[in-house]
Amino acid sequence: MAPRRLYALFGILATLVGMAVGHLVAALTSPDSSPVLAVGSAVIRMTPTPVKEWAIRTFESDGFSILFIDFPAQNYDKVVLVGSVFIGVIVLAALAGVLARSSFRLGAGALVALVVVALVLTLTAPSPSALDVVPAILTAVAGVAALWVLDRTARGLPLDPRAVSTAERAKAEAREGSGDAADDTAEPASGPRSASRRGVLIASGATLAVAAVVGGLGRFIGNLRTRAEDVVLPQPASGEAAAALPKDLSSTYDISPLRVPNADFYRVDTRLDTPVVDSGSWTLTVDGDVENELEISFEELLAMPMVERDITLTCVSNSVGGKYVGGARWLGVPLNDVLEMAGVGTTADQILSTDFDGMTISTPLSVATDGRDALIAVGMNGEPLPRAHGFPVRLVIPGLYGFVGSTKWVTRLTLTTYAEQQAYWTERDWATDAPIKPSARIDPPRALEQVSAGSKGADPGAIVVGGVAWAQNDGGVSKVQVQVDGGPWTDAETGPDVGDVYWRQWFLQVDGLESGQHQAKARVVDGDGDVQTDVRAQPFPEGSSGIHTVIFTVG
Ligand SMILES: Nc1nc2c(c(=O)[nH]1)N[C@H]1C(S)=C(S)[C@@H](COP(=O)(O)O)O[C@H]1N2
Ligand SMILES: [Mo]
Repeated sequence: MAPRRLYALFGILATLVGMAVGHLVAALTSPDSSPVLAVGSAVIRMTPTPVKEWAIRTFESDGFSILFIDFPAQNYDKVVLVGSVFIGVIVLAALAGVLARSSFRLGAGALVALVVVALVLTLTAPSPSALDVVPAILTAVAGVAALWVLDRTARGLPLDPRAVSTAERAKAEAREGSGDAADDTAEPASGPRSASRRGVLIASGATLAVAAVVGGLGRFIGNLRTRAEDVVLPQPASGEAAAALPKDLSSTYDISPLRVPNADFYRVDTRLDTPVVDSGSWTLTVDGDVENELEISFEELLAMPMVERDITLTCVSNSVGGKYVGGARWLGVPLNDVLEMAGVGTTADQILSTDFDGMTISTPLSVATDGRDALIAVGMNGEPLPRAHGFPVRLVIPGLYGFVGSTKWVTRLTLTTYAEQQAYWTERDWATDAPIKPSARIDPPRALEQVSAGSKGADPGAIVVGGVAWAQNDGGVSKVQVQVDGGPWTDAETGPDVGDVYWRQWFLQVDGLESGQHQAKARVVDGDGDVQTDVRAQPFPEGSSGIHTVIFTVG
């Protein structure tokens, strides 16, 4: 009998084949119904807020892929999550394999049970579809089939059922005394016998190859499907185009670009896939406390007068000095225009927006309609929204953290009350009215970086301390001040002013630093002349605060 170790491997191989098949089928139907992703998504929904928040904060980074799944930049938290689910599944798969050693049915049953758990978790999604069941079923079928092949090979049993009857016939003939019954055709199927090592090796290798090819195909198709759709955006209405962007200091200094390119823009959401929402079938429903319920198609939306605005998005999960903030140029229809078409009633105090998959975000009605440039956006930096950033349509609400306003893949705006309906993060105890707090971030020098005098853009004998700062709700950035090694707060040079709701670049030449360790701090002074607070707060429940401090070495 084959050793346990071998059967554990069989369980893993069979599960890899199953997952690959599930991933391929999901790529063709709905990407997030791929069983591992579906389990991961369920874990996201069920994870308590503090843990989730910690994970988002802790695992900032630059883009990854695990097996067949690509993760965009800065979603290392998701990579860690999917990786953990994956490892858990592999361990259970190995156990199922070991069970199959004593009884194939038991092992296969364990594999099916694993898939059933994944399926049940898939169906806890806010709007599960019947189609989500298909990848799971095929995962189970493929996994059990692979396990069967491996098990049969290890037991030296034939894979072709007809071969069994041939073998039996051969045996029967042999009993009848026909000396040459065990001819070449019957030989490989001559009943249970010790398995050939070579057969097991070939079957295992073939199973792994099938998993790799099918998984690779799933990944390829998934990536094809998440390619951008060809959409031609309208021009902004006359007088509504944003001015040409002023000179960007990032060409001279090593600081964030004034406008973050789409490919580099931070991404934060609860999804593990990149949603594929088709612009042709997309509609926006406006309902609830309104005089006229609306349903607007993408074409109709594009025909409405568009405005172009420079707005800096910020995530509530951004820690002091973090990456989850970025400035971009947005093209869209003023939210107010659409609300006016619908005629908002008198009882609503909340806009509950829903994405294509039933995820909800709530925005205080009074804030969204107080004259700020809240947008139903279709364009980002001169292009249609990338799928990761909400294609075909998202909300962008200046001054509010993304989780209370910048709904991606939005399909419904419901005018309702906080008492009546709660959104995803509200149910998880985050703040409901969450204005972005003013903050300054130091880009160079990076934490623990060794800088030499004469770094990018530095005057002779100096180093550059620089970065970005924002104060979207407080009249924009009027000044940024820098403190080195506990000395006096010194005004930095500020870059171009792109508006109150946009971030601002800044830098300071610092000379005379001796070699060794130093510390830099930066703080923003807003348009009202107020200095940002130095009181430290964690992102939960309404955004981080405190002064960004960087330790670096001059060498
Ligand atoms: N549908 C949907 N929209 C969403 C989210 C989400 O999880 N689902 N995340 C929000 C959060 S927390 C932020 S900070 C912004 C981020 O937008 P970005 O990924 O384009 O930077 O999107 C918001 N919109
Ligand atoms: Mo966010």
